[in-house]
Amino acid sequence: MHFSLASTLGLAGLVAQAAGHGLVQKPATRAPGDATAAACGKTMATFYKADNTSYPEALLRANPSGLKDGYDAKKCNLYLCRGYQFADNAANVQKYKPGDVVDLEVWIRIAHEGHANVSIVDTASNAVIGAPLLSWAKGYAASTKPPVDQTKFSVKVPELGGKCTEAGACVVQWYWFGQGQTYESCIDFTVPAPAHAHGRRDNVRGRRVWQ
Ligand SMILES: [Cu+2]
Repeated sequence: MHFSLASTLGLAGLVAQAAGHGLVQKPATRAPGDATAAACGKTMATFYKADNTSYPEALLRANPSGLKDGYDAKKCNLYLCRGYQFADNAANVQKYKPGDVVDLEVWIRIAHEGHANVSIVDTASNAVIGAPLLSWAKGYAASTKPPVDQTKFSVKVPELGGKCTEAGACVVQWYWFGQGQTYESCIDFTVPAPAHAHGRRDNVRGRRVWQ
């Protein structure tokens, strides 16, 4: 079988267009497995197993009539950790303490200039805890060889006030939004429970609360 130069280039163009653009390579991040397939459906899990650098906008574009075969929007938020579930990464839970410095390595496969941040996210509420650990307001990943501090950098684990003591409750999430495409990678971690809790009066309601 012979391909013309034009059709070979056309094919290469299609492949490049379909490929996703990036992920965190270190530390270990969530990846699609059985738990992800159970929450997000087989179509979604198969899509990301084929290209773990892909992104939800491409997944939805490839499935214009909606995700089926097991997709459950209550369990699977495509924009939190790409929808990947904790149980698939339970063997890779990092143990951090406040003040620890964590080194990350990001692979930018295809450039897409945008903004990015690294934040601790409460996975139950999809809310960022505290301030981002690092952020790039603009100019992130403008080339496939971006400034090294965009792909190899460190973040410091903050005080988390008793949060993130249980595996799965929190992630360190790398988030990149470039040219209409959303990329996320999630590191599961825990911090130790505070050694002792201090009770205080809640002045509004007069009951004892713990923090
Ligand atoms: Cu692109």
